[in-house]
Amino acid sequence: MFQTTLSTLLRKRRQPELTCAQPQKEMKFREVTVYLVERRMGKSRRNFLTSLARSKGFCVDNTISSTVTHIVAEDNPAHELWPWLQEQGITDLGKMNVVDIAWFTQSMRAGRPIPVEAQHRIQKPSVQPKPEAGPPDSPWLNVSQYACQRRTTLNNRNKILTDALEVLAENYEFIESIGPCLGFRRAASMLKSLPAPVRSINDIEGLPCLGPETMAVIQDIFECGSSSKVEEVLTDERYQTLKIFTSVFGVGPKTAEKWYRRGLRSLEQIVSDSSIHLNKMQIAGFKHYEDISKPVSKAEAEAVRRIIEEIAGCFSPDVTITVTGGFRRGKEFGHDVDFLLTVPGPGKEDGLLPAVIDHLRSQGILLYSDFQESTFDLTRLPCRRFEAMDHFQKCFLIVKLKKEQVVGQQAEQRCGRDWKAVRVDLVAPPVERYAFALLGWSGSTQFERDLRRFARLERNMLLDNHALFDKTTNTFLQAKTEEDIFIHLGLDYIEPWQRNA
Ligand code: DCT
Ligand code: MG
Repeated sequence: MFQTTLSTLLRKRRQPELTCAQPQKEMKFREVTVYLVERRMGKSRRNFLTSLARSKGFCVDNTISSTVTHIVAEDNPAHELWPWLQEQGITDLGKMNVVDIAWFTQSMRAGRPIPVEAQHRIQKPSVQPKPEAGPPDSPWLNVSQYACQRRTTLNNRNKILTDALEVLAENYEFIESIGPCLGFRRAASMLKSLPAPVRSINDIEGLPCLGPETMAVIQDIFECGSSSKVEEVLTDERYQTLKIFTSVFGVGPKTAEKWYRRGLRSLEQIVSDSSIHLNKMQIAGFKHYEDISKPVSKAEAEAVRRIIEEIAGCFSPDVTITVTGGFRRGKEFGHDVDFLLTVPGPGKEDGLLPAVIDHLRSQGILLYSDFQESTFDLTRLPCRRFEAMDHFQKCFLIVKLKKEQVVGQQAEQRCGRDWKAVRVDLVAPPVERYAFALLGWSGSTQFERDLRRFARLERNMLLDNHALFDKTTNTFLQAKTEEDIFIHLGLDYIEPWQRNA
């Protein structure tokens, strides 16, 4: 059903005579005349969108005249667009709606011009106040509200602030209060991207993602050295207990809360309470708690990669193994090691992970495995559930890593037991889904959330770990590389090490 591919879309785009020259058919909405700004949008995309709008009965003018009611721009920041518009000598500019492409794509989806709302408008920038007339400008202009339009390395210059905000986010996560949780996570994520430490509240005035609650916390930290709200959470018994319980593999906020409400306060109490039923994952989580609650180092991750590579190579010599997750983003430590395994050729990955698991078991190094068969079905895409897990063949493992296999492991670290239990996730998508799976599994979680939110709100597209779907044209957009996906989304490419949002 969705067989139209990018090549079809590109063919349309490459033939302006099919699009631009397409005459206005029936005009359904006489009260609206659209002008599409070619600047930054590009000629071919403009032609394509013109054609699309006309086919839906919209009037689109190729020149700006006083009959235009809606000026639509894409990727044009206000401070660039407005001077350009003013140079065009438009007489009635003040009466026109100057809107972002989101208004256009939402109107296309609705099949009619939707009312212009505040978030659609590209506001004329106010004249900058003279330095003595007001607070100094923020040193960070044009910080996007979306993590996928920011470059966030591991060099976080605002750790004091982001740690505090993340405590509050986590606390809200524990009580499943999603709105405030995401609010604090977004704020922390935005601050992580700033190229210098925030010195005062004036520095961050006007930056996105900072709601009044966040500002109050930051103000407290600047004025008193810490936030009373954060201190309160950190010393709260409930928070402390849920933090310990959720540190166990297989224990989420719901289970942790249930145990807390039963009066349980420590891991010892949980394991010694015979009335508590633990599932298989939690049993393994408790059994290997000492090891898997410790961070996994890069050297350990590399040792795991060599083991998996050798085993997967027995299944097929063509298999490729890519490190994803935090290690791909350059982290020195992680809570697990994530890998993507692919084999060229349709369906060639079938049976790959069960074979790897069998091999690990026969080598005596498999401590736990939870294998999930693929439920991937292209005809059931796109998935509209935002936080849902993907449908690829995958497994969550705990493997025994011999200390001697870890390069650079110091002798004193090797005393006692000669192995360490390590959490490993393996995912084996069909090769033609590789780019989407790689982008999705590289994280960070906040970066992924914002990529999807950006796609949906700014581009009228749906992105998940399987595919990118353009709702305006009802087509899947094909991608071989992560770069292809960024191009489809009209985003500058962000390197994995810049995705630590
Ligand atoms: N991910 C996803 N869908 C999920 C869970 C995770 O797309 N339901 C992505 C986001 C990050 C990536 O997979 C790996 O997940 P984690 O290992 O949890 O995150 P990480 O960034 O690798 O963190 P850590 O370094 O602690 O392992
Ligand atoms: Mg990880």
